[in-house]
Amino acid sequence: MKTALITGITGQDGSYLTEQLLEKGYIVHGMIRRSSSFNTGRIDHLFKDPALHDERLFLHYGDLTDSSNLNRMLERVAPDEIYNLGAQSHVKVSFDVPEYTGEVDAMGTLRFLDAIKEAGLKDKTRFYQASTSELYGKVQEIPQTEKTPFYPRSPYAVAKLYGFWIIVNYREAYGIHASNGILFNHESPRRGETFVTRKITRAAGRIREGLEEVLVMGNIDSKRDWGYAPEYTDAMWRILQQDTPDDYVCATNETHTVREFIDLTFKQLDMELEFQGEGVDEIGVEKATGKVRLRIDPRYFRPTEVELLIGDYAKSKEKFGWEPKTRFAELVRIMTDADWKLARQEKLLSQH
Ligand code: NAP
Ligand code: G4F
Repeated sequence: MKTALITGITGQDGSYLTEQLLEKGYIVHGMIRRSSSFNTGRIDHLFKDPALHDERLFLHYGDLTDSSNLNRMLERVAPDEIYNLGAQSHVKVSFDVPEYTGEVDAMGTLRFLDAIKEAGLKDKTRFYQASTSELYGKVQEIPQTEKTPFYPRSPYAVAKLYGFWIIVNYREAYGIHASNGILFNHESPRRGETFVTRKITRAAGRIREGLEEVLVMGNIDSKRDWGYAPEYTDAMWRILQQDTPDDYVCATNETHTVREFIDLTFKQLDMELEFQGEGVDEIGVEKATGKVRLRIDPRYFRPTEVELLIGDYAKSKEKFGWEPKTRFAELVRIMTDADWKLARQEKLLSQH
């Protein structure tokens, strides 16, 4: 039975990965942060299962900014695999908290790698680093591959750039089995509500149920390569099963604008929109009712934007047979259905 340690276990990816590893028979240890409100919603169904809690699933308080805690955890758990998913993961927020983002996303990765080395675990423990397509930023090549030069465009991406290279360095310098998954955007009904896809499907569901009037957005011209999160957490596991550590792109090789995502979401809820005007004056009007359902607010613009991402996953396909199954329209459908259901439940609750 293998043992895995997951940072960021309470996040979107951490929750799917935990389910998948438990399914494979792993013992899973997860790092959680102390919070004044509940932050375990995505894994409560696992944690509340008596067959798992403190049997095969263990949670430990910790933080990627706290080395002594990382050292203790490594000593206690001595995992076969570490999945470092913990991060200040919001690009826009990273412009507001750049130093903290560097502490967690860059230095946190270094702290962990160094703790493995110092604990004498370098020949036992394999390390997965949650690297990102944000590294490509102002893209130098289309589509982006493992060989495309990086050009990060936010404090988040610059911090993750450090994380990427410190993985490569510890691999080369000390022979640690450490790999980067360069994952393009991946979404699901568990996506945080301030990321664009979930913000859209959540608001659209609520508008459909009369709980909200209008969706307020930033730049809807940027393009992303969106995939389905559980397929990407499966790729993380496959990356660590390779004999030799390496860096891999996971993506769909399809790109769509934020506007397309909005358009399709509202269509799926029978609220077709007509886009009128330009720039900050652009609005989306519901054709059937003439009501304004979309507005633009520069508050959501970023000081530097990543305009276009599209990834070539050929290496992942060749090396470990990974390819995306869920495509754009299906992803929108999955998320829209889930959030419409949630909105209907909210409406029912509000009526009682
Ligand atoms: P997420 O939902 O935002 O989850 C982030 C996780 O990190 C949460 O569990 C959070 O804990 C934890 N965390 C934040 N600060 C921490 C700290 N100081 N110490 C320890 N843990 C901390 O992110 P995600 O979408 O699952 O993404 C997982 C990882 O993949 C992240 O590193 C992200 O940057 C990277 N990534 C994501 C995508 C994507 O499209 N989703 C693409 C490429 C790379 P709380 O729950 O307590 O906040
Ligand atoms: O959903 P987003 O916030 O994701 P972003 O910036 O691409 O970052 C996500 O994916 C990365 C992988 O490429 C991860 F590394 C990272 O951790 C995170 O998971 O924004 C997507 C696009 C951007 O161009 C943004 O400007 O949507 C645009 N957008 C327009 N209006 C908005 C909004 N984004 C957000 N969050 N909120 C808006 O109102």
